[in-house]
Amino acid sequence: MKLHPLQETWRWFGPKDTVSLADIKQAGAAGIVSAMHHVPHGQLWSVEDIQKRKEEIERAGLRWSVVESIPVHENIKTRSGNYKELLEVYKQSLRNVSAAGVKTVCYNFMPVLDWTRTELDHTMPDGSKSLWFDWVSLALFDVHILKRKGAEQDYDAATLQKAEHRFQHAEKKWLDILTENILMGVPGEASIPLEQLLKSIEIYKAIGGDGLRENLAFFLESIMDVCEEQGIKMTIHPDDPPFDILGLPRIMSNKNDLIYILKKVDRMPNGICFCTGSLGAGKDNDLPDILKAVGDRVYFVHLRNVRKEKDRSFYEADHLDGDTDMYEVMKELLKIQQSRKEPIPFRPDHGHQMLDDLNKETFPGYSAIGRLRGLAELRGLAMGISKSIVIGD
Ligand code: DNO
Repeated sequence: MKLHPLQETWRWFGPKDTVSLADIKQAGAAGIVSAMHHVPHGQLWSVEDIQKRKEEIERAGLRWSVVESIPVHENIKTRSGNYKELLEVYKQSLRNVSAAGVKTVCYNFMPVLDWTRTELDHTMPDGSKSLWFDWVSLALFDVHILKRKGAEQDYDAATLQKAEHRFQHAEKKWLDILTENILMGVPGEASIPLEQLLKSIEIYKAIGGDGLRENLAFFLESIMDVCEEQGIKMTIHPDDPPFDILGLPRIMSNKNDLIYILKKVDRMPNGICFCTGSLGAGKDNDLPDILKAVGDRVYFVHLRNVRKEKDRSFYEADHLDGDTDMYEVMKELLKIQQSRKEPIPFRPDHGHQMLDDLNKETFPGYSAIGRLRGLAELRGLAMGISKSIVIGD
């Protein structure tokens, strides 16, 4: 039996990306994942802007297959201020991307910060550079730099002690870089100032995990009609890392969280971006098992791997290395694909900065060669499985 392949895609940050569309073409990915990073959160994505991006992609012989992301404004996440107006804007942006033929949209519902890392250029034994999340460094930031009220309660004594020691011995430059890394959002988008983060932490404390879950359901219920009418699939990106940090609630971190929201808003366009790197950093997350449980609503996939340490620290490993069994994940994905009419888009997520890219300016995690290695490995894995396994056995 010949299996239907997944769709290979590649994230492109737009004209400011240091990896060009011509480079992507050579990597062999046909689909592009892109967004209007220059448009401030909450503002309308205009038809003209979208059309321009689409044409640029198509001129390079590629196709814009996924929008990642139309960011959800903080006022929608907290359901405050002008959130009703912002929901209308969001719906119109959805109509506009749909008019350009892009029908898969990624978003996240992480409070204030998007993905969080403490180190963006950790040298690996092979000389390449990787992204790290270090629990002690996070504690150091939380307790000694952010000085969040009650922060100490979130760490055990050993972590606090190590954080204190590291803080006493650190150079100012290192502390500044740590702060910058944690406050950084998506490449090309604005970072949040420290004071703003403290204010937001207070706001989310009042909302709590349950409140945030309700706000997410409200957001989804508000946009589902438009999605159905336009044939759009929404895909929520899991929390990265998948646990509460800095006192901020995280509600998309494990199997139960994903199942909860799929059931709560039980409509076809309410789907998941299955990010193996994000979910993979959760201590008890069994990725193939989660995929089996929510697979019918997985409309977009990020594939990468992490290696966890004893505390909550982890680093980004090579795509087929790390704690997640990528063979099992790929096998399950190919199985899910067989019942779909359209190929499920996946992208090689992140990659080490390696070879020639070590001498270049690259967006953290989004170097050309590291991702190319990831894509090539994943492509081979998928082909190997397809040719040797009859899905359904
Ligand atoms: C990090 C990315 C995330 C992702 C957003 C989706 O590399 O996977 O920033 O794009 O969370 O909304």
